Amino acid sequence: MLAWPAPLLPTLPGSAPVLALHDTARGEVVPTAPDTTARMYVCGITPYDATHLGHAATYLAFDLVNRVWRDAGHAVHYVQNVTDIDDPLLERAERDGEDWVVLGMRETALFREDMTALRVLPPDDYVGAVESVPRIVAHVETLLDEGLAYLLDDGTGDVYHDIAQAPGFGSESGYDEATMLRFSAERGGDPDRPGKRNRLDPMLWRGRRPGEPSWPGPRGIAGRPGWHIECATIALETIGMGFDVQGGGSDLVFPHHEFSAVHAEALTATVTGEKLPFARAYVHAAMIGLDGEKMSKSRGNLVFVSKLRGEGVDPMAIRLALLAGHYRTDRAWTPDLLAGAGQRLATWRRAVARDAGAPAAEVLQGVRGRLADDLDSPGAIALVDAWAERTLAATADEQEEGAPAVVRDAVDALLGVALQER
Ligand code: 5CA
Ligand code: ZN
Repeated sequence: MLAWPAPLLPTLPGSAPVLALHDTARGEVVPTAPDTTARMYVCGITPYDATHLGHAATYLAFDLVNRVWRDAGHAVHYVQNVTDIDDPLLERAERDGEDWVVLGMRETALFREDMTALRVLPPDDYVGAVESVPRIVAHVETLLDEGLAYLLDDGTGDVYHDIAQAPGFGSESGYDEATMLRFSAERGGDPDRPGKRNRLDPMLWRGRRPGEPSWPGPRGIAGRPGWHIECATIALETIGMGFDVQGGGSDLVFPHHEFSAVHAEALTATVTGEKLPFARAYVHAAMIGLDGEKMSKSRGNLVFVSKLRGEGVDPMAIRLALLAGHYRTDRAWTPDLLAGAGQRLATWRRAVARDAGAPAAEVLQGVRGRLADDLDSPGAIALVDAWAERTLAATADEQEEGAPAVVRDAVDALLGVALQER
């Protein structure tokens, strides 16, 4: 699929520290150790509605990962999927009497516009589930051949992964069975379905149902793919096993990231005999809420990026408002947050418009240090605030010629906030 245009990325003087991130599997902040090319997979949208501020916050968190790695001299192979076939997409299309393909394409196009406006670096591979179906089918076929997957005995054509045979199962989320059962029921699983070997077994292939789109499938069974095998397949096809960061919102910790990892690890073990982990770190962004509830399409308590843009809100203010909280802290969206970000943006713009300002080297290294420490964007923002205050208040003898330009580039490259007047 087409991604979106990349913003220009200024090169900064000096050198950057190693990025450390919180890994859900290990439950602690760990240094990343990418090769020359860092590899990252971030779960993309299910395009049945417009991008809300929760989605935006999650993609901004991983955009910081991308930017910090690049500043440290790595190339980054960034992959994102589009879940362009799934139950909620079909349900919304049915409700609105619309073609599901048209709905998915329209919302994906809007997402691209939102990401462009927010200056999110685009993925190198932007891959839809639908275009991946033949490769997904081959993977399901392999798991069936190996006896690791089974066909349900009820004539539906549904295929499940037998997780009793998956040694790594549970190591990503670390949840106990009761928690897994609860999240499975809430997030697209079917723990109460009769005939499964284990209540938690995830669906790999859903046999064709009347009125639903379908593709030729494993063992000649027409249908459509399960959710987790889509992301496992897309990651395997693009960046392979053992990549640096698997990312998404915290609502993907279980079942989605657990089962993507289990599917991919089972496939790799059967093909190469190697017991490689899917990802080196599983990184999760906290939830953005509105009026005390998680912002979600199913709840309908949404603030859309495109709506704010349409009202004339500067996308850089949206970006700053979301980055003003730490990515691992659940937080609420409020009008005050946006107003505060707008004021901050205006102050920063006034400061970088000067020819001279408070010394830049310290703030540059400070921002690098804060972001490298598990993406402490509030800490980084506070340093720029302090610099702007000193620049705007300072007496002439404290001023360093050219400092504002360095800070402008640092804020652009590292925080992704463009400060030149538009
Ligand atoms: N297509 C799947 C992933 S393969 C999916 O979860 N799509 S989504 O459209 O529901 O969400 C897209 C991304 O936004 C996911 O990473 C999800 O975890 C994240 N997300 C959803 N709601 C919120 C929220 N309220 N706050 C923060 N992130 C959120
Ligand atoms: Zn995913």
